[in-house]
Amino acid sequence: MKKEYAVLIEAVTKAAALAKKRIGKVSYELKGKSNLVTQADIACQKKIVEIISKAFPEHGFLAEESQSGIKKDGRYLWVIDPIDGTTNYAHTFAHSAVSVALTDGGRPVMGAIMDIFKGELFTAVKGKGAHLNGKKIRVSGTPKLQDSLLITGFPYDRTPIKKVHVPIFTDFLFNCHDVRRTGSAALDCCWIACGRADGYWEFSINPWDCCAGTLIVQEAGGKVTDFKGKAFSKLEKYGAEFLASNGKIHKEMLGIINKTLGSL
Ligand code: LIP
Repeated sequence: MKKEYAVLIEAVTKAAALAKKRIGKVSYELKGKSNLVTQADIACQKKIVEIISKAFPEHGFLAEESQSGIKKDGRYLWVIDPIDGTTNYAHTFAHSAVSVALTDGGRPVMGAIMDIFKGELFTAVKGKGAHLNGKKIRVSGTPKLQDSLLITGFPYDRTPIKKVHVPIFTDFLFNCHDVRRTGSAALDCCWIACGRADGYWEFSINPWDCCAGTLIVQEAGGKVTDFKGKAFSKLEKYGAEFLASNGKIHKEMLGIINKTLGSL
């Protein structure tokens, strides 16, 4: 899969360079009440699809910004978030990334995430480990929730926020060092993978937000499941319930989430 990997890296780095050039220069539109899209999202996605389809005309795509004329099925499917953390990007809050994964029969086999602002490139190939700018990375060794730094995010649909998300957030706050809300699910996964944080949970994200990130966490020795503790069986399942951790605090995190879910 050498050619696939080279194409993946070319697509992600070129799209990140394009997005970087446009920082602070793009306007946005609203896809939902608080869900933004910028011209840079569209341009980056076009660039990624162009590079990949030129190399692999028979491969399909699952991409955040719908695009007509692209093949949407097949054994090999590229899962693309042209800019993950679009709200951050639109406000020049420096934390957004390009995220691309290649899946084989619905399972990620390689993934790359590039931080548009910092230039950090996170990569993983199934069975070959995870890397940051070419250097091997590992999840943290934090053994207990009480000693952990956590990350979360909130979905664009704010309806369940008071009943579900805030109680879980509060419960975690009382049981760890602190909780961050960074605004990029893809980078949240990468930061778990390289040990900058220990656990990350979120409801209602999409496969393009977390597919490459899932492989990067797993290849760095971490664990990724839904809130029942189950691994994702198909691509469509990625993200509705998302928990990534260093593995050691996974069970404790499931306990906190399910305590609130069980009381609803
Ligand atoms: C966003 C995420 C963010 C999350 C949002 C959304 P987008 O992706 O990465 O962290 O909280 O629900 O999914 O829309 O910027 O690609």
